[in-house]
Amino acid sequence: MQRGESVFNTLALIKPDIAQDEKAVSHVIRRITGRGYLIKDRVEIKLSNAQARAFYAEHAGKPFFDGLVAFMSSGPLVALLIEGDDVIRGWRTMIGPTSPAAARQLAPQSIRAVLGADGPRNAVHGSDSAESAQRELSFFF
Ligand code: 3AN
Repeated sequence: MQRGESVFNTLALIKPDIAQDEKAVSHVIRRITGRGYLIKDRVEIKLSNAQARAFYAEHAGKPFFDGLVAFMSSGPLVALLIEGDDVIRGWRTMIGPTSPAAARQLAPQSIRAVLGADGPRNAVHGSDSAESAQRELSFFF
């Protein structure tokens, strides 16, 4: 791919609800590479409670925060550093709305619609801006 101003890196995070399901992980990876994005690095890691709190610090104090932190530190994650043209926005579109139920209504082909369960167990995460991508990638790479 020719590198231009629209080529970015972002974080594709496979959450604990599916990270140990080989078929689900393969599905996510196929979707990413099939869309033309490059997987430049990959790490499997289990976050501590404190690391999960730091990762989601912007949500501290919200009613779902403690459950989110408990879930995100409940098992291994697969973190992928992905690169591609307009990848920050493109990956967010591919993963779909936050709630898997909403995703199934609004974006039935999205990854959260296909692999998500409910509430915080929505299978995958994507950074929402270039600033978030930089901050979030630094957690894992
Ligand atoms: P997204 O991951 O779509 O950017 P955020 O950043 O608003 O969504 O929320 C971060 C994570 O917090 C979500 N991926 C989801 O797991 C959890 N979450 C957000 N809102 C809720 C909610 N109302 N109830 C339960 N969990 C939520």
